[in-house]
Amino acid sequence: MEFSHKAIEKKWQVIWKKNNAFATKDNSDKKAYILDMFPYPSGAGLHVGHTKGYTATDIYSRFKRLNGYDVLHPMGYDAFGLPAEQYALKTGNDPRDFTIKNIEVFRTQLEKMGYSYDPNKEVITSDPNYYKITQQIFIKLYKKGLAEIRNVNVNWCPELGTALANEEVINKDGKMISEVGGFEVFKKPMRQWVLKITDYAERLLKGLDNIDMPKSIKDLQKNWIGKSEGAIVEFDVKNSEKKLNVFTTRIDTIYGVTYLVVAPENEIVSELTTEDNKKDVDEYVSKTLSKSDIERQDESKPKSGVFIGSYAINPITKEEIPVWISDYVLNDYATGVIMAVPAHDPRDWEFAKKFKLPIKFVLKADDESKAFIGKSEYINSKLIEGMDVIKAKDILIKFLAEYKKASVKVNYKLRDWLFSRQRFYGEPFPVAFDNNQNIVLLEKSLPVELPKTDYIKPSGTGESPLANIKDWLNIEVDGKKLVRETNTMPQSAASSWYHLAYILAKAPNQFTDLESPEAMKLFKKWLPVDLYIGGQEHAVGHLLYIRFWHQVLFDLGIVPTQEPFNKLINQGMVLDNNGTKMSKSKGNVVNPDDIIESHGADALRLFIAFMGPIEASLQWSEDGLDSSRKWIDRVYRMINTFEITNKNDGSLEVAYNKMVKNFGQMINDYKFNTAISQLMVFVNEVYAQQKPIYIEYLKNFLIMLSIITPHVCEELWEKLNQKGSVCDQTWPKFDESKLIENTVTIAVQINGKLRATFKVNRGTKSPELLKTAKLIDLIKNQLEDKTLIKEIAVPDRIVNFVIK
Ligand code: ANZ
Repeated sequence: MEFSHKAIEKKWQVIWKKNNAFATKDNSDKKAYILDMFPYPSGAGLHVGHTKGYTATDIYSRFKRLNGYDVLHPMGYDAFGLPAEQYALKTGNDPRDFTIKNIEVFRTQLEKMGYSYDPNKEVITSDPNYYKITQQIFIKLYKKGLAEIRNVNVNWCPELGTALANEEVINKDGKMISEVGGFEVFKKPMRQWVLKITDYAERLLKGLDNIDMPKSIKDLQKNWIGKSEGAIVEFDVKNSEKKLNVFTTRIDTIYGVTYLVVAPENEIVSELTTEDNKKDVDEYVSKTLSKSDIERQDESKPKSGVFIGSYAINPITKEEIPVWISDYVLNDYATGVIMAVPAHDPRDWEFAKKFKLPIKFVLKADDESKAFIGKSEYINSKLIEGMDVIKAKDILIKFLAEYKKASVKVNYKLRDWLFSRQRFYGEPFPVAFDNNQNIVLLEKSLPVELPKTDYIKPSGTGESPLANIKDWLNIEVDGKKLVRETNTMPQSAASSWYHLAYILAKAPNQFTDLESPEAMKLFKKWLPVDLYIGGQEHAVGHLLYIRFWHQVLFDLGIVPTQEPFNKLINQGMVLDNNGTKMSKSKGNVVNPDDIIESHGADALRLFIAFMGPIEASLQWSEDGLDSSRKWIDRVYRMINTFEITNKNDGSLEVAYNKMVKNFGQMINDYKFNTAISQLMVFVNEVYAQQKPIYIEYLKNFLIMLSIITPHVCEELWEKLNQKGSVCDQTWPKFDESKLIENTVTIAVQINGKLRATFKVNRGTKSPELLKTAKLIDLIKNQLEDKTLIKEIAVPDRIVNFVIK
């Protein structure tokens, strides 16, 4: 029996909306905040890949509601972004119109999936009410000394007219190109806002212990933070007042330092370069700028570099050593200067060999034809001979510290967060400058809105298109003439606090004041997020940024928890039916709209949840989708064709109780696929028995299934003449004592051969079993006229006769 999914799904979506069925409630002290990574509303609409995570959180939210939890399950849109900006630049149209249209498409698609979001909690990051708070938080960061303007080497993309974050740049044939559009990118120093996330490096590292997230993601975050414990050592420069500070994790090898290497773009290079070397140095520096950090550190590439003409003094041996530049030293890591120990560092070894620089072993090595990196005794190292590494490092730091030549230093690979973009379509900074370039905060006029304009054109100067809009640019505050900041914030700004925005939302894009007592009450109720599901691609960028902002807001007493979430799951990808990643360029993307049309949203939800574990990347399959739909039809047929009774004859008792127990447990453990198979087992049992179904079992079956396929369950609930919505019911309980079958099948053997079977109550004693077996006609006949040598009965298992 088939049913019209189109009619049913539409009908219930309208009813849910009318009844505000998924409003966030405040009835219980049990709460569940279940969060999805919100989408960028691109023109392409919802991708079937989105539905994997979104279906999982929806199942879980519905499950928690039925279990009496207050549930916050919101959805919003990460609406600022580069595609809208490029569209505006190309067409002259306002990116806001483009964004709003796309959001409407997404919203309709999400509704058609039957997701139980609370519409009142919808947020759009490009709404001025939303970015007013983004700006407020920026001001807080600024006042806390965590935001500042620096001249930094950025990844400059002339074609896009903007600087890009490292995550937005990819490496192609050793050259940097933009992820969007594939345009040329090179390093260029620019005046930029940076957020000092590095001040929180240790907290971000430690906090990982309190979050339940996949080990692989924790490791990615740990590596990204990259804690490294070492020392800063100061080298004097011969015939100069200048000093060179190096960061080293191996101060114990200092006797083996035979040269220093400075990152080519380091400011000190020009000061220490002698006239004779200037030309070669300048040439080398400009070549370095188009290389990505990854290429610069590629161990397989031959080393390159230039001597700059200066000499430094080894603070411990007092030897004069040459100063070089080379691109394998990165300028923005530690001090951007290293002490080279070619005998014990393979990179330095290669470099020294190539440029015929001296190599001095300070650890005993059997083979001196390559760098020795293992443990061994110190040699040629007066102060530390006979010591172990820890002692040696300690002694050297202490010794040099006396002369102010060394200090302990912990370094992190994590870079400060480059926080400005030369774009129109982002949050304006709540900042202006006076004639002397002093920063003035525009605290009283929040939000600082993006101007309405039909003139969005590149400025030509590398500044954002906002620099063209003069009547927006120039303002007067308290009689002072000011010029606004023309940079805007990066897309990652808004998503760094959206988990709080949903809590604060009273109606779409209407927020409770961030710092009000009401806000604190709400934060206390809902934080931290109990379940956060999203893609692995956000493992380092977004997840670190959101944790950083949250920790700062915690320090400011604005939120009550140290971390934003308790548990994170990365959903796997939905691959095409050949196992390839779906992408627009390959033309293999499945559009959920088409599936909703052909099979229904319930079938898609069931298929997506049933296809395999949430974390795994799995292949799309038409057959799988067809089977999901067929199974829903089977359920529909079951309820429409079987007799339904008010009397429980006990025949389904075990199957039912097992289903309730296992399904609940498995959903609670996010094992949606195996949970669903428990429902399938129950339906098979109903069909196998062909008996009337007990109404209470059927109702509870529908309540449980409704978290997966809500539309058809509402419809069937109504068909059973039940009141209210299936979503408003209570999760069924199971009876522990009814989990095991009460009857068992006993095998009867004669001389080791199976002759018959019979059913008895579990636990029936041996004499009773023997008696029953002997009453079976077939057995009775065979035992007649024979000598019975032995008879054995094992309760719940077997009866055995030996005859002659
Ligand atoms: C001397 C030395 C001897 C080093 C030796 C290593 C082995 P991590 O653990 O990654 O922090 N280094 C320091 N700053 C650098 C920069 N800006 N670019 C490239 N390399 C840099 O590594 C720290 C080590 O990496 C430091 O210790 C330094 O080399 C190098 F047998 O100093 B070592």
